[in-house]
Amino acid sequence: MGAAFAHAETGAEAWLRYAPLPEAERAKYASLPASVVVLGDSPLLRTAQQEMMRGIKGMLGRTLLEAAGQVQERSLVLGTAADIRAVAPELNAPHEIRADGFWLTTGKVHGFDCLIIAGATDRGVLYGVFSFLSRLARGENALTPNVVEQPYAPIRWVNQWDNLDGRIERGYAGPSIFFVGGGVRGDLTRAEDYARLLASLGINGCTINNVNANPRVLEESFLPQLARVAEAFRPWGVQLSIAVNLSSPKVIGGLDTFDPLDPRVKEWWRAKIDAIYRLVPDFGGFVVKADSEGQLGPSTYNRTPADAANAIARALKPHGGIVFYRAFVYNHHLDWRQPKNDRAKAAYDNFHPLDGKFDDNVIIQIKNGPIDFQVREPASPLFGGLRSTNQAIELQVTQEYTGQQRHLCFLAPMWKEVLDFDMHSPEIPSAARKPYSLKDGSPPDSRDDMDPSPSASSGSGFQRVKDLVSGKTFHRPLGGFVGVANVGMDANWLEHPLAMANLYAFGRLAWNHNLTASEIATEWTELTFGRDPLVLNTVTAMLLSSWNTYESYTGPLGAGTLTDITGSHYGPGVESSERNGWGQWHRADHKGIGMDRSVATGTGYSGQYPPEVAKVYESTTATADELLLFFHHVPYTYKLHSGKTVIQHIYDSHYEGAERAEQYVRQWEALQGHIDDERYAATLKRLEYQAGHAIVWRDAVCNWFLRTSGIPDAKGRVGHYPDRIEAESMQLQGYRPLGVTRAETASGGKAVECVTHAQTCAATFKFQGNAGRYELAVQYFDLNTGASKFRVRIGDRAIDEWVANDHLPARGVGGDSSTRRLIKGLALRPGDAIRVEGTPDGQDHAAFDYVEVRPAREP
Ligand code: GCW
Repeated sequence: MGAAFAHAETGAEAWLRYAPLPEAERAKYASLPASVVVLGDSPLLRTAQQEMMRGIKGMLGRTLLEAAGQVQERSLVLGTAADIRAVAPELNAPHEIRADGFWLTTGKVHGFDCLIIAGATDRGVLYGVFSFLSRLARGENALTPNVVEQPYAPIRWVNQWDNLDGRIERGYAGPSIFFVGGGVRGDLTRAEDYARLLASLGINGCTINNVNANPRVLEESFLPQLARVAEAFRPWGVQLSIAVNLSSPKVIGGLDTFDPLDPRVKEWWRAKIDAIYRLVPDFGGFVVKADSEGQLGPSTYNRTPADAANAIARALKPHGGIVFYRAFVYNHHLDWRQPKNDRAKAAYDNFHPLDGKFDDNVIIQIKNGPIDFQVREPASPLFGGLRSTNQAIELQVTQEYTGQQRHLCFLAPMWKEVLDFDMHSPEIPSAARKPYSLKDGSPPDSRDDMDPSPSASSGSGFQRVKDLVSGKTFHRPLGGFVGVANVGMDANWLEHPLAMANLYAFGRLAWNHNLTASEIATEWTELTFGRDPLVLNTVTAMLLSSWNTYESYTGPLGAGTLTDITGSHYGPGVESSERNGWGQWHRADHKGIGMDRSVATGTGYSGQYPPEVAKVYESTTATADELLLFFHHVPYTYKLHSGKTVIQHIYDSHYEGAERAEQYVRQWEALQGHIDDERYAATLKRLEYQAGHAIVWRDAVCNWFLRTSGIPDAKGRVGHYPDRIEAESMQLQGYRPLGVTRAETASGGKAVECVTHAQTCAATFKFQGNAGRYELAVQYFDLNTGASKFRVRIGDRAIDEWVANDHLPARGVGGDSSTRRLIKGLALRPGDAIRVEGTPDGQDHAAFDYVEVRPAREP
């Protein structure tokens, strides 16, 4: 086993590793043709040919002969369907393959047996090659394929929220691969590698800058820099696009207005767009965030989003460009004291009345849920509210509210629930209807076989989100998928070695939204780690349960992610969403919790859904447990369908979630030696961190609800930690107690910190248990304002030391910074003095919270 993984892997190759196939399997491909012939000539076709050679070389160790134009022996033949028809009319290349689609088949060309990869277009040929290589890598029969594939939706784009200074908004994997110091990078190798990854999934467009757009991207001097990125993308068929700031005509254009209906403003956009297309003839178009979170927009001039979108769309139209106008328009200064106010209503309220008013090359880009990428939300009602307007779904690959690539959270199961959601009848068997169960490791998965074909769906009374956004339901010319990816310069793109499963899943669903989450998880794991059954079973089980796990310790029953919503969006911060204008309220008080969004007594949000759906959400009893608190305010003693009270569910789910996070560590440890050491170790480190942080979440949320509701945990766990020795109760030298601002984020509300002039502080306690083997957990705070050092001694013996230098989004002592160090296999005797020493660095005061001493786990 070990030999296959002799070399370490960084993860840079992602799912395109082209690792050597097992010997036995290679033999099966002995009959594979020895040459690859490309019909026609274009950069894309050349890329397709090169990629084929690269894949075959990697997996089979064979160097194919390259040829162009003529088939003179048995060959792999690459070409458009039209070219294939010309050389081999008797093959009857299917006429129905549409843009970007492809056909893999075998047949005679000029009398030679060939394996043929035909695309509707050159780009389709490239996609066909990637598909062929993926089948080969996954052990599917690649010798005699007969497949036609086409994407369900014409638009499959990613957005990057990269700033021109190189930082990425909500990016967790290093700086931008596109920008540095205010301009485009000199070396765009990573951008090109990224385009290759995107192309391998059929993603055909990439918006490279933050939707909070710097007007400078449209400056004359910037355009040639953009053209360089387009060049890096072009061989992979990825169209360049940029996010634009609607105030640009005024800010950089020298006009005194940016009113979209002012003729000078229209003319400015026209000239600007013409200039872009002169440099980038295949430019994709613009993404617009306006009247949102401080970005200016048409409301400045009492104009509508349609006025603004159309003004730009008309200038793009002659060039074939499109405008994505984001539906993420809401007031972030909402008065929280008004019980009828509701941010969830904003997208529908703003855009539904404009249905039919947008030009055909405008697409309304709608986040999957009505709030903002929370760990669970219902499908946005706006998907059902646009019939005569193009729409696209915006999904977030970067894990802003779902663990920031420090926690494992595979999002395909969540996305599937939204895509399969039916705006006519939420009673259709779908994942969302399954009872919520934490015990069941496998998340619900909707199956293809229940799906009528997309074209049938328009006439059959179905209005599933996947068909609406693909434009199928209402026969829209455009529609599709946008993923906020935010990859960075980190070698493995997204920092957590398992996080790339989300980018993969996004691309696969954009291509074929009928794939199930488990099919996608299987493909990704096989391509990323190989086909060892132990690895495959373990990784897919972890991936498929991870969203439910994350949800269970961070966002109960649809209340939203209970995180620090005014800051990092990372650690626990139950109260932070209340009493401010951001509108992510859950209304938890001493009696109950949840937003009443009913029409009868609440904000009226449920009324934005079509009647069949509204009826379900209107009723407390009909609403599924997992969305209860999104739609209803209930007392803590309210009984769920599961039979538990809300409060006991909160306690139980947090304990179960933290336990599952710990199990992930054990599951992963069983893979040692079955995958390369580098990715093994990098993943283990993240999972261990997650297990510790899940406990921080568990304790913070449970203690907050215990304090607020006054209702104890029926199982007696919350507030009782028999193995824990609080730092503030130890004998302190130099260390002094510190009251933590969000009290629930530190055990007992307190920590200790080292702010004396002494170099090192210490905290000591005497072990009081029986002699035996133990493990020790030190809960400390890892701030990014310095790299403090810790050392642990038993008596005089130093048993562990480490530096607190992780890059957490944490400047203070609390839920973002709280981190666990596990010291295993310790022999302890009663009376042993256990001593934690901390050496501060910069503003990081070597603070810690407690030590837990637990009997060692049997291996
Ligand atoms: O989720 C929020 C993020 C913002 C982001 C915004 C948006 C780019 O916290 O950082 O801004 O959504 O989607 O526009």
